[in-house]
Amino acid sequence: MKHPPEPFKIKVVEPIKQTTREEREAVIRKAGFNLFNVSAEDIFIDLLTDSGTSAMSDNQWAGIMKGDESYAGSRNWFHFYDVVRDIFGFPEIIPTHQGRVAENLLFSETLKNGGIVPNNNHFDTTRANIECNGGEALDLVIDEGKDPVINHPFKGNLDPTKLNDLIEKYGVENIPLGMITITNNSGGGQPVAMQNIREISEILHQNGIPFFIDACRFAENAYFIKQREADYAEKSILEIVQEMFSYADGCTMSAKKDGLVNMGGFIALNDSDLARSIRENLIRIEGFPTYGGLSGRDLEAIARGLREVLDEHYLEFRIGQVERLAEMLNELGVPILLPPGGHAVYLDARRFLPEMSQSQFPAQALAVALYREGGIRGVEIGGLMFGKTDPETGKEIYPDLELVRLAIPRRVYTNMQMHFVAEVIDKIFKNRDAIRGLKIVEQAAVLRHFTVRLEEV
Ligand code: P70
Repeated sequence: MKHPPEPFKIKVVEPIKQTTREEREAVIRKAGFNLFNVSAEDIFIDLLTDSGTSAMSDNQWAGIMKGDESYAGSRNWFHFYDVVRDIFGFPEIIPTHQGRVAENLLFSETLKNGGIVPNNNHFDTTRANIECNGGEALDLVIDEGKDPVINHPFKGNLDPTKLNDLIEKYGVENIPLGMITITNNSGGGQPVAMQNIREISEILHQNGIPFFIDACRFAENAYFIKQREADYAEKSILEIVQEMFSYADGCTMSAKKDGLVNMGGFIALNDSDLARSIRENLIRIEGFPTYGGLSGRDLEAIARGLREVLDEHYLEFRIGQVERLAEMLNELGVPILLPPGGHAVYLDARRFLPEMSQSQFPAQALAVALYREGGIRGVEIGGLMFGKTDPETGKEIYPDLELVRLAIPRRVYTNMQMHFVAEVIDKIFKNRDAIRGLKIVEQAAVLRHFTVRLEEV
């Protein structure tokens, strides 16, 4: 079956509020046309992020009751350790309360003398943690990965030629580590092939450069490998995952994604000296090494979530649900990024609103229209998030793409709700001439999209 039904039944439900158009109109104006300022209570379908928004299973909730909140050596820590060790293979495991702390701990140790860190595409927090630790974050995704509609099975691949050129240009002494993000979130949630992970690992290791994986969506990436890469169709998801990480020296993980939990993360690695220094900082900023900023019950929920996410029926439904939404929109003629990635569908606002100038924030205008029409919240990934003012000319510099990301939380929304989302978008698309552009009335110097206030032009 191409798009299988939900492989679970619902035991607990949380009502969501249906608002009227008038109520939504008042809410969005009060929020300064910024969806980060809207209370979750006023949202009908929340597709802001797939991070920390998963529904836990009855098995995970049962694990929560088995939480052992001892400061040191909690039994949940040992369970967590065994599961992470088995799946990812690294002997040194350091729990953190979310992914960006894992990044900060890794880069504060490895970038003591600065240096360049290549990646397919750095996620924003990864880039920020590299830069604030004195390093430089460079994106080397294959050119196909930057094309919004080209069909390629692994648009998240890191370009080996670009990596070789980079090493030649800057020298190994200036590249303290290399990374790959699976799936490639900033590139549209696109997967990375096993063959590419192997090749990148070989290039880095031949040059004596350690290789780390940003593992957030590792199970979704493994499912794509099973579907699309020769030689992996008969392998289990666990076997594929174990092979992916066997090529790396370590990983950073936000368990808020494929850990199927609401909070948590870790670093796992081979190098025991590096692990020792990281633990010293961990104790200073997060907590004792057997809990690292998490409760015992959180560690238990992650341990159980990491096992559940490897279930092929779950992944088949998960990837299928995202793909089905993309197909519905594509059939309706709505411009989206193709092929869809693992965790989100991206609306292409420049093709959706071709008449609107980038100076009027078309992706944000579209995100506002989605809320107005159906109480749906997506996130703008365009001029508001990535645009900046040129310090020399004072002119605005805009990114290539104006996107609205509809990230699908795991196990939270039914296919019927996804149909509703497609219908709302269809209605807006047919009526797109009515969408008005926006202008900034108030903004912060950094990360302005979180707090910006806008009005309609
Ligand atoms: C998302 C969230 C988090 C993330 C990630 C990758 C590949 C590290 C992290 C950090 C962030 C977000 C964006 C917009 C709205 C809400 C939230 N990604 N690496 O949705 O992990 O959050 O645990 O510190 O995707 O993509 P953490």
